[in-house]
Amino acid sequence: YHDDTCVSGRTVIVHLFDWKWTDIAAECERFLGPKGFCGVQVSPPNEHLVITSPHRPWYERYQPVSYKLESRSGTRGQFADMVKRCNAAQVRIYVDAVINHMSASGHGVGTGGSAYNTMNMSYAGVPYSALDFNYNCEINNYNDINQVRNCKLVGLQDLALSKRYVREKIADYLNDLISLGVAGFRVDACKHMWPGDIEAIYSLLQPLNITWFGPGTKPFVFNEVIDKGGGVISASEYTHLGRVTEFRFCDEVGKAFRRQFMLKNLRTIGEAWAMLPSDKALVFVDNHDNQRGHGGGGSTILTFHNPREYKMAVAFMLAHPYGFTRIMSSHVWNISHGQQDWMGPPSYDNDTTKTVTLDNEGQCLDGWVCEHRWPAIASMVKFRNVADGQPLENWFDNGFDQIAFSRGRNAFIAINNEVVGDLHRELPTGMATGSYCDVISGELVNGECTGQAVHVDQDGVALITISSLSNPPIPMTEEKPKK
Ligand code: LM2
Ligand code: CA
Repeated sequence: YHDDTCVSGRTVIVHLFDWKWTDIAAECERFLGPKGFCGVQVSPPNEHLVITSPHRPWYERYQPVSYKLESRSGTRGQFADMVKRCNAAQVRIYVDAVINHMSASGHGVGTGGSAYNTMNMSYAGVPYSALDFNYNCEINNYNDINQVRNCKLVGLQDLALSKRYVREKIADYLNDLISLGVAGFRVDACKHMWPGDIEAIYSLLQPLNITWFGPGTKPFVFNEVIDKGGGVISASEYTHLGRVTEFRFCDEVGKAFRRQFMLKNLRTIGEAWAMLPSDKALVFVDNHDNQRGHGGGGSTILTFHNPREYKMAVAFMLAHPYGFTRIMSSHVWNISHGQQDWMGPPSYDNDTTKTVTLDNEGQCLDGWVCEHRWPAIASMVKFRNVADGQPLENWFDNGFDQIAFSRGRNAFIAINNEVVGDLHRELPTGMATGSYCDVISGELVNGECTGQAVHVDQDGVALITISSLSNPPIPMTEEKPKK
């Protein structure tokens, strides 16, 4: 479950939070494929609750009603078509799998028309009955391991994953997705499931579809475990089951770019900071939960609301060798942090999700933020691809908030996060002699840089200039011979 299943040379995935399947298919073809993305994390594709109070919150998708592929993002047919088109565009699909629980209170029908009734714990579309759930207790003490794993998380009916029938129903769901061509899973709420139960479910999985993957290929799995140290359940209990989310990374990178500690310290971020081993960690600057104060959120998390710091933080993450990286692509909510944290995706009057539209510059409109299309972020995806496997070298810092480093001889980045204080220095870049384009301030067009050009001399040294006022973009350089 550790092999990322990316098409070779691709290293970054993007979470297209709440996007419709038809839009994701188009995005694979027109942007993600050409720009070198490995894949997309998609929102839960299974049937879910329809919540009307508050009105259609994003989180209704974390309340499953069945494993039919009928959701707010579209139909089974649309999902299957997306997976095919994305695979054809060299872009993989990773499904957000909600398998710890079903919905919370009430009764009615889900987005696929299946009946559910939480009074007698029946979910006709699976089917599950009261026999398939754990004891009717609530999690209120996170120091009690049994409670965290066997009781209800915020009132959500907790599945009895020790039961063979339940394991098989979940495996059937995941195998259905595998047969359609998905490449792996982001598994929700793993802290609330026993590692042994998860292992038993994964052991029932088929290899990936041979139309797109080699025979016997296992799905790539990243298990979501919120562990910032000090709790009774640790992320390392899950590393034999695939990669595991590293939430300490969000906090530390957020603090650094908010100037709560100096950037120069970031050089060693990773294992040396008690984080997971690099080849076991899934890292990100923010996710759909912590960007709005849910699931491990807090005032240190950087989001699109702080675009300057956010771009630097994402660029740093993509340039630094630690972990497997995921980029967030959000939808806006109206008011500042902490309020309207429940807002669903941009929607038409009939509550269907809006189609993603683009302006002349290729930036998104209508409440879709599309951080992954911001030039500073998109170009760093290519940087990570060319830097893959190369060591961090040629480190520079000014003792404070200016840093620079290379990835072997393939790529070089400089970041200036000083409040006042331009970076203007000759720095070793590790790069071969020649002229290069800074891919943050521009790109290579017809043999010329539309942004800053950087000249590397015969000793590998270049004069690097970044004003502390630059916003956007954050100038920096990457391998890209000007010719
Ligand atoms: C996750 N990871 O472990 C997801 O990333 C996260 O988004 C999910 O919570 C959570 N686990 C369960 O899958 C979200 C959201 C919650 C929301 C739940 C269920 O962060 O706020 O809870 O989905 O939709 C909501 C209400 C909560 C209520 C609950 C049940 O906010 O107050 O609890 O529904 O009605 C009584
Ligand atoms: Ca559980």
